[in-house]
Amino acid sequence: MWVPGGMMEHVALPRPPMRRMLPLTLRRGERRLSRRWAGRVLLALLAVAGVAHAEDGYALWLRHAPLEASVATSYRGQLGDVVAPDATATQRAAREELQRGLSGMLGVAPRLHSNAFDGDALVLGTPDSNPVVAEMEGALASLGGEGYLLQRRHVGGRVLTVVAARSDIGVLYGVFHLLRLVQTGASLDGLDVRESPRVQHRVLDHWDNLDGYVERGYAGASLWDWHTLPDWKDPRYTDYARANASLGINGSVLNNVNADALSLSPMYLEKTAALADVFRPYGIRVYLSARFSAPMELGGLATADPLEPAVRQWWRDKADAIYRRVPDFGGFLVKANSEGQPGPQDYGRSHADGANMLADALAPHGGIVMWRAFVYSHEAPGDRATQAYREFVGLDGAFRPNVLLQVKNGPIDFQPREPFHPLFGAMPRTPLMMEFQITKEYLGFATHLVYLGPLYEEVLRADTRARGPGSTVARVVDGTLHGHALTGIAGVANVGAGRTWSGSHFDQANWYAFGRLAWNPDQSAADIARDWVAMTFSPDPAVVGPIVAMMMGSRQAAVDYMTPLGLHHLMARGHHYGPGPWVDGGPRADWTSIYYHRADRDGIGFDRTASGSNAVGQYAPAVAREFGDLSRVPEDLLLWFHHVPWDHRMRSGDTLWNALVQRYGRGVRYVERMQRSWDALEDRIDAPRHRQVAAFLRIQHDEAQWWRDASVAYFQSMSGLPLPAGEAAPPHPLAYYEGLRFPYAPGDGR
Ligand code: GCW
Repeated sequence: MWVPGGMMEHVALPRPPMRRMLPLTLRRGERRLSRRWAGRVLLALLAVAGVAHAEDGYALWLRHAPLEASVATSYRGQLGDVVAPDATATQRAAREELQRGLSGMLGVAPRLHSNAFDGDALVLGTPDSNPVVAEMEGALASLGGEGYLLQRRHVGGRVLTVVAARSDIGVLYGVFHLLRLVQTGASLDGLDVRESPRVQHRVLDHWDNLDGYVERGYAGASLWDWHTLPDWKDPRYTDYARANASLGINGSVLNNVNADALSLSPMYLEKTAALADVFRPYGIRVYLSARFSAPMELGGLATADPLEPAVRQWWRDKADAIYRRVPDFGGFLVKANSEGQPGPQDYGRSHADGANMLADALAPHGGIVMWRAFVYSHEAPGDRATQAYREFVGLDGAFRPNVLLQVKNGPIDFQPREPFHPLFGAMPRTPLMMEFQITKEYLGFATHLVYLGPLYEEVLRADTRARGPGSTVARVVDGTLHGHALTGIAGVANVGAGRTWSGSHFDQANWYAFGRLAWNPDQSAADIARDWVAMTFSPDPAVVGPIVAMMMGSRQAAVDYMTPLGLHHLMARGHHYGPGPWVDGGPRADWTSIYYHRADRDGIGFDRTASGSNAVGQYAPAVAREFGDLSRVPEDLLLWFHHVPWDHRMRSGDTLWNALVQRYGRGVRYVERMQRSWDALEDRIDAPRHRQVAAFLRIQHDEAQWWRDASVAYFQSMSGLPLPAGEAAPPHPLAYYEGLRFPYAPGDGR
């Protein structure tokens, strides 16, 4: 599905923003309204000017650029004055968002009333804070604590647009939804929206170190300035909270899972408490990654054995101390016995012993433990893809009720494409939490335009078949498949202190898509992209259409030019920047590429069928049969599950070797098409953002070509086969690609 650039040529250019803000022709009621609003025009113009000139990406999707004059006038007429309470911090946040958003988009600041107002109005509130909403209490009953209702109501001759919820935070979420409708040009006629989140804990995991370095972060240094906290609360922390709240993200794990025990020290807890204070009005709880050996490092104990009474007491005391400072602290995220991190197995105890000890310490305060299933060991023989399942599946039912097991989307490690993790559906008595990566460690860092919505969607819609057809990963995660009330979803954050937040304009879309899917895992990645483009760039269909088309195929393109047909883990060693299919040797086999592709003169791919590692056997029988059968396995996962000869016939009739080389080329060509599409948008996108995206697309193109050339050169050295017709030989010999070095590539673990 590609919208060629040529289709856009005949669409008129939008008028400059200042002209667009002035109403042209007004109907009667609108004229009256417009007089009422007019007094505030100047103020709003100034506010808007502040937003409009700074097209540096800082405003994210909350850009609220001026709408076409006629559209703005119509919305002003429909919304009227605003009646919104202002007694709590969250209520004030909702008012501020409305004021900021509507002034920006409609050209005038709305008139705000705390209560009682007679005309048509936009009414915000809970049953406690507004009498109109009090009368709707029945309709709110099933919304839950964070849900909301947006409704047009005719009450005693007045037309009311109501944002109603049972809690202030629900109202704030509703305000963001309403602003999104205005921003994307949706009609408010007959407005009737009911929303509540399908997943309880919607969390960003920051892999931020205390020294400001972000592991696998490509957006500059950490947002958290630990040195100036707690005294200086950078306004940026509030903007971060606003952005998250606009998506319904309600949790933030502040520090890296490769954790420093210092995060739990009194000094750092004060800093954490300061961030929690900033985030609280926006419904965001803070969490910390807990280093399992902290009782030794901070407490001077001789052990961190989870069954040792002194250790258990240390954690109880620590939890009490945290909750004294942060009464709504969310809990701990733990990476244990994985990649060198300490854990319960150091003492011969199980993951459940470790998780339960922390869960017991947090339980009196209502906190949770998010225990990661990303564990593997090169000492354990066998296929790394099978290890997490083997370690955890036997622990099903052994965890305390306030423990979530946090499972990466696939069994290896956030690769461009993986099958869904076999633990999903396999632990019915344990709530499993999804862990996606938003930062693009393996998908081109921040420079490649790769929209992750389709990746998330593919995983969430995958059918585990655990309880028959329809047992999707989404239903495991939202708790409906196995009846869990405790549910969660995490995304490894891609934000940093860089001005664009995410390292590029388009990487903001991945933060956005994660948040929207966390709220409702059944949403469509394409719909989400449409909203994001309209909010971030322009609601003009001539902008939305081509950009969404670019985005929607971009993830498949990255798969094609990096790791097509089920290949995986072929990146360069350490920093993971660029191709390294030749990576061999080093401390551990499962950190090499040859371990995964297994290419030789005869063929390529990892045999994970019953005749190989039998990873397929970890899936439900129906899925195992599909993945294990060469004639049924999706070709996109072919080499993940099968080792096949180079002349294996693909469903197209072509050989695997030819198909592999063609996939690489297809990926590069997709980037070229994105470049053309983007070039054609030059007149419709502000120059600063257009320039940067164009430059990044050039980088992406060069790197896609590099991935293709290096990979083709390497695999040809294995297959010894000629390239298919029309495919150019790599411009350099294999040794050239193998010799490239990138000592300061960003984001490497430290
Ligand atoms: O893929 C690996 C990353 C590490 C990361 C680890 C994990 C935080 O390369 O940088 O460590 O995954 O998820 O724990």
